[in-house]
Amino acid sequence: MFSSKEEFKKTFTDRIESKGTEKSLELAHEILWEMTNDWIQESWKRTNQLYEENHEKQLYYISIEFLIGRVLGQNLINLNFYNLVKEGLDELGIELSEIEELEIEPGLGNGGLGRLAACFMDSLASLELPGHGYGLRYRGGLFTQHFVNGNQTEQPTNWIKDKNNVDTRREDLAVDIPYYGEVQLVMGLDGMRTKIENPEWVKAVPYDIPIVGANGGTVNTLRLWQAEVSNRSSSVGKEYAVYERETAHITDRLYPDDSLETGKILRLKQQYLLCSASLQNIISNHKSSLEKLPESIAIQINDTHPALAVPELMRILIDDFSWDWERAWDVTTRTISYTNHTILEEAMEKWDSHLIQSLLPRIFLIIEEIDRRFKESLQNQGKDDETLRKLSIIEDGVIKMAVLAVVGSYRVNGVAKLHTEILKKREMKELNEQFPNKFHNKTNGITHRRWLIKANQELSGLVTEAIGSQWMKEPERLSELHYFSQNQSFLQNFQEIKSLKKEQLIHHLQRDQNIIVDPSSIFDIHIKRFHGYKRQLMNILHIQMLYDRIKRDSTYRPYPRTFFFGGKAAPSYHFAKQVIKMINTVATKVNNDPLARQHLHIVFVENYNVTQAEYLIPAADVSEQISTASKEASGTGNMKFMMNGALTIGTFDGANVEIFEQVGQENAFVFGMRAEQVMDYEKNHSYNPKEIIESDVEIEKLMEELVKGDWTEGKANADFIVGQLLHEGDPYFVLKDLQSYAKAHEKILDAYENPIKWAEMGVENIAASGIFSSDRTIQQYSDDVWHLTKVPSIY
Ligand code: GFP
Repeated sequence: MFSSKEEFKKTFTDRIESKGTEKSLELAHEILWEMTNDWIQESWKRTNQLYEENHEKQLYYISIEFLIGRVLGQNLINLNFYNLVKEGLDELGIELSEIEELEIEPGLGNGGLGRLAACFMDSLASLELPGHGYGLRYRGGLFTQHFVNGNQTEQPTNWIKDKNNVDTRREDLAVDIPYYGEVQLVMGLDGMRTKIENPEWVKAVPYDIPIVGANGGTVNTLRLWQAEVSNRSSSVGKEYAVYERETAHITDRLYPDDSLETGKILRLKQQYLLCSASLQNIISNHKSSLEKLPESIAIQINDTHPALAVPELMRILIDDFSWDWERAWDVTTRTISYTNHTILEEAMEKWDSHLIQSLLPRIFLIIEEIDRRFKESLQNQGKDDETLRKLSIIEDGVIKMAVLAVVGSYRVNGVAKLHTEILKKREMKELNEQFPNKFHNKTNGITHRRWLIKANQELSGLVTEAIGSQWMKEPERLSELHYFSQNQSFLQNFQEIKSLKKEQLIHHLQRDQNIIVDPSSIFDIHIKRFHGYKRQLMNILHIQMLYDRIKRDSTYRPYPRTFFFGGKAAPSYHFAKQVIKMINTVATKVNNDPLARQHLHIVFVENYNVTQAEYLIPAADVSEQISTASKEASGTGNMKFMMNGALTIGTFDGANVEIFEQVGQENAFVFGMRAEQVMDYEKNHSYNPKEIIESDVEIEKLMEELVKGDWTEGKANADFIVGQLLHEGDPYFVLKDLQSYAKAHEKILDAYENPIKWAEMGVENIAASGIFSSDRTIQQYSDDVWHLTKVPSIY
């Protein structure tokens, strides 16, 4: 882009001058964006040319979420220009961080699922592998969260601007998607073919985002589809204005409320648009060698949302290319693979057959035929009725998307060892027995380029000073830091950086939410999507216990702690919203109590997103990873905290298990039930929270206070929380694990008394974190599933 700081400054100021408008931060942002983009465009073109010339196998990763976060700063980091630009701008009196603050991050994801997809995109490009993403361009993204009287409110996130957008419209690649209509058999030149009569057409227009890999050599593509009215729908069977409105709705929001049928239809429309547009686009590039599809491309479906890719690929091969069923099935099931991210019943997508039948009639027929043939083969193998039922794709008028995804894929993976074992031995036992070599594990990862090199440039610099810069390319080399965990000056520097990152977070919160935090307190951070199993409720109940103890016991004056919460609740998820309300209520009470406030402070960070995470994670002392064992498939926040030297308080769940394995339990605070215990209780229905309450005075008191409404605002909130814990049987074992959690917190306080030892443990965590880089995960997917070949960039 520019060979020196002076050259950068000159180009930058020339461009500013040439605009002839008033100088402002916005203008500086615009110019920097354009300059970076010019460079990326060249690299992007070159990468695509290389892919075409080399005919290398391409991977397409289809996902309903891509939580990419802000782009400008990360691109500068990956291009290796960040420091040069920062210094150059400094000399011109402009703060790069202030320019970065102007960028609204696109809220195209909800949690771990979407962030994982974004980390994978970064790793693919950085490893110079030909891998691209397909997603949806939600106009309002995931909602922006505010609190009003402690309750969550939701507004659309308006991330799309008039100019300098992160993506580029590709009108030339638009495709039409048919909904509804009737399936007709028509005579074609090559025999009978299927055609949809009178469908409602919607145009899917792609917008491309360049994904810049490390050193800027490889630039892959993230292609997002937007729904628009189609020219082919001149005579829709409804008022045109209604059609226009309904069409715009399709890519309006991520996860529309699906409690009503209209919401279900909307979600299905989204899923089909994503699958059909992506597959039409992929196939148009590989038309000439469809027989070789499994050798020339791999398609990964991220969770079941894109599972319609299976029948859609079948439809294209059969209807558009006149293939017979067997040939189409053979190619489809050697091209598609599937990642499962959860065993929660509620998250295993199921659609009523009649919905798919009416919205996607041809797709429904194909799913029916896949199911019929599969059942037939199972019957021929002599399977009993119970196994047949479990393995059926369509059961009692419901289509089970996870079964469809497994049957239609050549490989299926879980996202951490424990999760994969649970899948194989319990949740998908019969499927695993039916397809013995299909299931495998790929433990998740995070890109160290965003979560360490970008988010914590100071720590990244310290690491490089100690062990050289090779770890950036080979993150497992972070293990060399192990030797520095005994080096006093290194530990001191680490502590100073932690304090600095705390100050930066404090400054950010002061500016955003007008909150003042004590920098010398322990920063204990619980950030993730709100869900029962993630147990934000257990955290807040524990804080209430601490408060009670401080008030009751004049000798109990613990070291000051700030408990941070951050996360959004799905708009229709009542439980999660009640917990949010409760945390805000408890926060008001604790924070306004002059005695308690000296020891406890609760901060609920509004509108948690990637940008907030980049402030929070580097500043953390303690990482809360406290899900009910067996429920969190992996977790990736746990890895980000560890890489920034925070210590984990966590259960034996998901990737926590592997984190403890790597760093040693002596460098973490492990507590709570094991997955087998939880699953045994569930199986035998033998957990009774009343027994806990009756046998534990402290918990009994807590419950009494809850019943009285001491900790909640309004009876409804109190009744709801008590109802969950008592009458609903405490489904996430909050009371069961509460005392063990409290003890682990006591151990944290003990350990924090020795700051050098604490720093040592932090450094051991960083040293053990390299294996959790998504570069490792992607390399494993590539070796075992996709079989991609590196395409070295010219640079
Ligand atoms: C889901 C699972 C997590 C897992 C991610 C990525 O994330 O355990 O780490 O997918 O595989 F629950 P959330 O969307 O729930 O954060």
